[in-house]
Amino acid sequence: MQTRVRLLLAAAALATVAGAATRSLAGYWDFRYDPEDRGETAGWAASEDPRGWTRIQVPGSYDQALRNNVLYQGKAWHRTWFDASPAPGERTLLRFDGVAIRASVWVNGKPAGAHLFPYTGFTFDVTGLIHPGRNLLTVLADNQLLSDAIPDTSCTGWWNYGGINRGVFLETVPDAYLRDYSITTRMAGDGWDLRFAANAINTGAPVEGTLSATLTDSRGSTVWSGRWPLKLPAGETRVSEGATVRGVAAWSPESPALYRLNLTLSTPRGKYEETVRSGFRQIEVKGTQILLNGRRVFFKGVNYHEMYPGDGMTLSREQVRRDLLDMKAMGCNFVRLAHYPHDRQVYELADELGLMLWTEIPAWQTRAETLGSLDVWHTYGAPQLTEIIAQRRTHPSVVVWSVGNEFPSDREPVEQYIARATALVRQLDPSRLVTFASDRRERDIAFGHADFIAINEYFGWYYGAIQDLAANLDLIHAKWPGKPVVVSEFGSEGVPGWTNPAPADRAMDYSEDYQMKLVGTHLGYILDPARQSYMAGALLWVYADFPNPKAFQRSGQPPIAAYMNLKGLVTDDRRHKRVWDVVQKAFR
Ligand code: ADA
Repeated sequence: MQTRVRLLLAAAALATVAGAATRSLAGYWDFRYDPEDRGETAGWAASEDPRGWTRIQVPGSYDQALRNNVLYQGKAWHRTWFDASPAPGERTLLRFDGVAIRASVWVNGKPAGAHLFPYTGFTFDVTGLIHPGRNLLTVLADNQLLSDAIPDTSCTGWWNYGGINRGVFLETVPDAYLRDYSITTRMAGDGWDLRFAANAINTGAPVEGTLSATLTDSRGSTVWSGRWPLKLPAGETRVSEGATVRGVAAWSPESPALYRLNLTLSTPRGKYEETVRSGFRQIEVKGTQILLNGRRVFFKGVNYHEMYPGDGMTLSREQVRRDLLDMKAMGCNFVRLAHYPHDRQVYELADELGLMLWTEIPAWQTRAETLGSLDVWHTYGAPQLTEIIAQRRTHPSVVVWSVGNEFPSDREPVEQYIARATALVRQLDPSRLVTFASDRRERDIAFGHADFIAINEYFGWYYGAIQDLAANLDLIHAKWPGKPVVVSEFGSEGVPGWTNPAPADRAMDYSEDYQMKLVGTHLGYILDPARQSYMAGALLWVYADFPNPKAFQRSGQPPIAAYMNLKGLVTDDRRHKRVWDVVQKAFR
């Protein structure tokens, strides 16, 4: 009887339901490691037995939250309970913003779905699995690196934080709703061409309806609106519309103007409404120059890992805001998100504060054998790139897609991966630039596929002398005279407080003085007016110190360097090192 009343009330409310009701499932969940891989056969997915479980904060990395198992690679179980009151004509969606590395999900002991990539989101329609009242949600995360996947077992550039690193949400939507938005803008005379698209998902019988769109500025005034009839067969329909709009301001780092596109899908059965925030912005390459909104731009920036001591990869919005404001204060207009798509809040804040972004698939030093495999491409390459782009392409801040970092791009199988990956990116999103970060410098054989050349160089740190960079930049320009060049990584370690009044030119010298000398000299070469015609960016490695598993295995280094990457311009807890001022002076 009670259930019946609830259903009737929910049905009565449906007429006024607009859009998704979203509920966060963040909180303390049950947790247990499963190093021997017993859970699946032992039925943990359906079990509510409290024995053997501890508590963990979600979102949060499991190795970070428990602090007793930081080298753990393997399976770990999470479970929680949520209340539901499903109503006819409504769908219940379970959305995860990121589970590392692979995830399997059960609702009330029944499989809801699985996902293979650590840093993109996924959504399961769990309408058929839930019941009124209390429901059990179980998530198995597995952060074991595999040899034939992206990332693969070579991926040791940052801590392998496993688990539910990002938010989990329950959404209630009508039976026809919208997903997967894209917005592209192009300058058109005194106005802008605006195109937007979305998937209309109709889970009920075929129906006719309307799609309406309203574009408003930051004061809420309507700039443009439109309305179109729609025929929705059962399943997914890609709808795409556009218009030329006038009197709007362009988005740029100096003036990050944002607009809201309100989309409403109405059918006789209900109404779904969503607001997507975006901006008018154009990025392109002309010869050896990168142009933003038709004017030459130079990427002044840092590489940024999503990490903070004690929080693993789960940063608060306030921390991200502080970090991005500190980068702006340093004179940055650009951030390379190393080496994976970050949480949605990073993109939202970059849109608001005015920072251009580079977003990368975590193909970090991936083996040539892995990248050369077509199985890997079809399972981990193409679908992961597709998710990355689908989930980030409404942000005006995103201007660069990267298909990887420091893989053997002087070898044919990798060159072929880069050819496939850049072609797919251009097909999915022709409105942005595509590249990869190469450590092969003049030996690279794949730069032809990139819109601009991006080199990671460590002259004066891992090899050569500080001064060797100058000749190397000239050599690269001589070999590829038609392309802009961005130095996508450079830097040296600096232990906070360590001094060396007379550092040499070629040393693994951990003093802040050496770090200042290397960074200052390299910035001088990159910004030299003699190279102005083709240099298009300088991206420091790295914004903040962070725990580094590679260093963890090295010996013969200062104790603090034994487990940290100390190339930060600020410490892990965000205190400025002396090099911060060197960068600010150059960028300003
Ligand atoms: C590489 C890599 C970075 C970081 C850096 C370093 O070039 O791309 O992730 O590991 O070197 O500090 O050695």
